[in-house]
Amino acid sequence: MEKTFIMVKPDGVQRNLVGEIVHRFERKGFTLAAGKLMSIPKELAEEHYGEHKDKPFFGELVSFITSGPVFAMVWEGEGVIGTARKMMGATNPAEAEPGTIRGDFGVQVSMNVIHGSDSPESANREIALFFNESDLIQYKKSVSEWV
Ligand code: DAT
Ligand code: MG
Repeated sequence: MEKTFIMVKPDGVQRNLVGEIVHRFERKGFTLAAGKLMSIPKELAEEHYGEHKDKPFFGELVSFITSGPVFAMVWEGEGVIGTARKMMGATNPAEAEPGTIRGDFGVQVSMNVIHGSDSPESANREIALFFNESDLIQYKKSVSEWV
């Protein structure tokens, strides 16, 4: 089953949005495979955001994501990578539609509450950066036949 890496960023943790965000993914019908509160070491932040290393905002991005704890998760379900991106909304909260996580809770692009993988390749890469294979719990929810 498809999996994606989702992370509540330091601003989301500070603003008590972990429960709200977990709730949205649960209500949607996706299944939590792993989750942990953690501080991101600088080296992991630079690796995670490696695709942006030449962007002018890279330094600010790395210092923000390491500025406080994050809540890292793996969510599972049919089409979860693309659907999670829709649930998150546009990168810039000013452009994100109301009803999306960034549209409802974010103001500025540098503090946009949530990260989610943007492709199957980045999902695999990011899950492996943050979790061991043995952290991913496989189970069936009895409600799954209704979702
Ligand atoms: P996304 O998080 O929607 O996948 P991205 O991968 O293009 O967006 O960028 C990663 C993060 O970098 C993004 O969540 C916030 C930050 N960022 C992107 N563009 C930025 C900009 N122009 N100024 C400051 N931060 C930016
Ligand atoms: Mg991205």
